[in-house]
Amino acid sequence: MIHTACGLDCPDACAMIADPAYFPKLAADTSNGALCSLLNKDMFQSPRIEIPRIGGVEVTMDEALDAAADALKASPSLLWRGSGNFGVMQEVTDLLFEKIGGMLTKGSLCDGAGDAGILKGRGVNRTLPWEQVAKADVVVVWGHNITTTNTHIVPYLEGKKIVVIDPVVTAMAKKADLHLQIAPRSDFYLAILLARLTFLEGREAKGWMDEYAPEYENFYDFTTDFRIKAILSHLGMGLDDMGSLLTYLQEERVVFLVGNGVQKYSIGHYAMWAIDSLAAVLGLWGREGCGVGYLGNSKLGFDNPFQTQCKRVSKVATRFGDFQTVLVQGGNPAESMPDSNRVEDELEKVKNLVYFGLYENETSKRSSIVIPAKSFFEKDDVRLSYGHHHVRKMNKVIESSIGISEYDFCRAIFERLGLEGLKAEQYYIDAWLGQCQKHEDHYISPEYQENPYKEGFGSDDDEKFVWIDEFDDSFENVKHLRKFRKKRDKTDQESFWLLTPKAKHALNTQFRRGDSVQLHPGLGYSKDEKVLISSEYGSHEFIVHHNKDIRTDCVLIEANVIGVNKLTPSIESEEGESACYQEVKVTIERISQG
Ligand SMILES: Nc1nc2c(c(=O)[nH]1)N[C@H]1C(S)=C(S)[C@@H](COP(=O)(O)OP(=O)(O)OC[C@H]3O[C@@H](n4cnc5c(=O)[nH]c(N)nc54)[C@H](O)[C@@H]3O)O[C@H]1N2
Ligand SMILES: Nc1nc2c(c(=O)[nH]1)N[C@H]1C(S)=C(S)[C@@H](COP(=O)(O)OP(=O)(O)OC[C@H]3O[C@@H](n4cnc5c(=O)[nH]c(N)nc54)[C@H](O)[C@@H]3O)O[C@H]1N2
Ligand code: SF4
Ligand SMILES: [Mo]
Repeated sequence: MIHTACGLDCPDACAMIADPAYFPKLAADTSNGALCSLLNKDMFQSPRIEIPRIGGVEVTMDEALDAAADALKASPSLLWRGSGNFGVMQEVTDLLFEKIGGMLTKGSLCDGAGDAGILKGRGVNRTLPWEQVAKADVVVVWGHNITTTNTHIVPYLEGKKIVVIDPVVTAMAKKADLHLQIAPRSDFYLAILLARLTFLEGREAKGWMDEYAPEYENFYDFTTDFRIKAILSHLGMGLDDMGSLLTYLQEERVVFLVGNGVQKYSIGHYAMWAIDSLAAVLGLWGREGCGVGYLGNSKLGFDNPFQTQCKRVSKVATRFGDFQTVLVQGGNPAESMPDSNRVEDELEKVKNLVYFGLYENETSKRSSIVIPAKSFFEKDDVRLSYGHHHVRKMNKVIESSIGISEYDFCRAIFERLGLEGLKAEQYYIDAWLGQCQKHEDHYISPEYQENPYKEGFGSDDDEKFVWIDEFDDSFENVKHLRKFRKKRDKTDQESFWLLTPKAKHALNTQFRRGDSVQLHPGLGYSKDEKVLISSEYGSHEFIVHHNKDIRTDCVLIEANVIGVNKLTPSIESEEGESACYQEVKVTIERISQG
């Protein structure tokens, strides 16, 4: 029996056991529920790239590595790494790019804006342990679709009062005690309003704030800059809705589980910072059964052996065309990055586009050199999590003739280019594990605190909470939508917010792909009819699926749907250099049949 962990980009980071004789039969290695069908089914149903290619012609691995080494002699070169596998050894290729003077990316397609908001208030992004969620009386699930994206946390919510804040009636919203189906991009206003009303009712956690967040009077003044009536009408809610929500927030132990949904906008950091500030007014920090969970920083507290001094370019709006050689590792930028039309044009300009991954996708098809990778069952690695503090050694379960590991790829290129300084694979694995606290069958991250922020904020826990005190946006006049609004005003078309959350049977663009747009049946489009969805960035055809759980001012296209990112903007969030997939309005047009 071999112990390992799931390497898919998922906060659960499940531990599992495999018997090589029965592979791919797998068993969960914790008492925390079963492994999901993404791993058990969808992953193994996805055909792998088995044979390397140069210019579309199948070659041996040695020939492909020779070609990749040659390509990496050209300057400038860029490593664009996605998050197809969450093992830490993915980053060993940074050492190669440092040696050849290549560049890396900075910023995030994922959680960067929310992370930036957390750093503003708390100074450091610590993960809320699941044990604290288990002790809560009330759990507020805020822009986080946990029954799809974080399934192993769901059992911890058993028996608790649940509040959901989401523009969609999610599966969790259907079970919740209260669901606020708020307008997209309005979480900042909701959090500010709730904080203000808490002050007005005299329910603020004064004792805690005096000690850990003393500037709260300035924050109270800040909340009064926003008009209650205007906010309520923007949220599409009444004071009674706020009243019901506040009764839950005023219970003894309250946890917020915040997801990516609140921050896929230029102002994403403000939304997260405002939510953290609301938690501070309620005194939810450092107390048993309280806190704010978000996608944590899995590497916090580690000395990273793959740290380099490489120059970096934007991951969200990468100008691939500026590079002679681009190595795409573990990602599918042609589909996962925003503004696919721009990305495709840019990828077209790259002389040597090298794809290093498991599956055929829109990026592999465009690449002149294709190198199959090994899956996480076929190599050794270490798995950290952005959802909890367990660290797992990922042990190779099976030998495979397909592909090459990231470490072996690096070593092969080092050799071919006569480079020195790459240490043994085990050295790096030990460097990560050696920094963890060792328990009987697992490791715990050095960052682990049972009750984060109990002693204070900042990286040394000796600072005060910093209240949000600025906001330079307004819902009447969203900066990035002005151009669109002008154009739409001319054509008089109705416009909708784009929601683009994760799909159940795909991990971003891996595994099952989709072709549908989900619309409220009240909008009048027929099931299965083809529509053209357009934004100022592009258009694409989708098949209509009815979903009465969506607001009528939104369309929903999941992240695994082909063409969704033709619609999204390659702008960066104001803080965090993060993608803003939902900072966009779209129109719907019928496609006439015949
Ligand atoms: N519209 C829309 N777009 C989104 C999102 C959204 O919600 N909506 N979400 C964004 C988010 S949160 C994220 S994290 C990004 C993810 O975007 P990407 O990081 O580009 O991830 P994927 O599209 O899943 O592509 C992962 C690829 O990694 C390869 N791979 C898997 N395992 C390995 C391995 O062990 N080694 C190597 N070398 N390759 C491997 C596979 O071939 C797979 O095709 O997408 C973003 N894009
Ligand atoms: N099955 C599956 N699991 C996954 C992934 C996957 O692709 N498939 N991807 C993994 C990755 S890379 C990540 S980053 C995580 C992300 O996991 P989540 O944080 O759950 O992210 P999303 O699915 O993008 O969206 C979460 C919710 O936000 C809501 N939402 C949208 N806009 C708003 C808004 O303006 N305000 C509020 N309050 N809510 C809003 C959406 O309706 C949705 O219910 O999931 C991981 N887990
Ligand atoms: S829940 Fe997440 S970590 Fe667990 S098996 Fe599924 S994809 Fe892997
Ligand atoms: Mo992500």
